[in-house]
Amino acid sequence: MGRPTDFRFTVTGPDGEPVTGYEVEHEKKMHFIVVSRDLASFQHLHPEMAADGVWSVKLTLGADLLVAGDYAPRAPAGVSRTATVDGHTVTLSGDLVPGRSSKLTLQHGGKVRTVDFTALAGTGAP
Ligand SMILES: [Cu+2]
Repeated sequence: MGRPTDFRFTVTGPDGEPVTGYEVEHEKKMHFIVVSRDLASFQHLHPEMAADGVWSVKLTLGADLLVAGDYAPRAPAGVSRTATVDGHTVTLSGDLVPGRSSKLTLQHGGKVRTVDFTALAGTGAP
């Protein structure tokens, strides 16, 4: 993991200007979810917005998020693809392929849901 960073972003409206008006949902104006590329961890954060529409939050990014180029991180050994919360077991199958649309399947009880992801690759971030 990297060091904590002051991460800032804006949401741009159709007019090209930062959006400053937000509804409060679940007690916050912004729920910011950061998922690691290997899906092994995620952060749920609540950024603060300045009057000009710039959101900021202290964020600790994994190294892979800032490295430009094509690469395909491998999930660390021992990552479980099954999680049980309050007696509900969810199983994830499929893999994200950088640069391509990838299908992940979530299985919950008897239900199977397939989600289409377009994984990011070589974006030259930030
Ligand atoms: Cu939240």
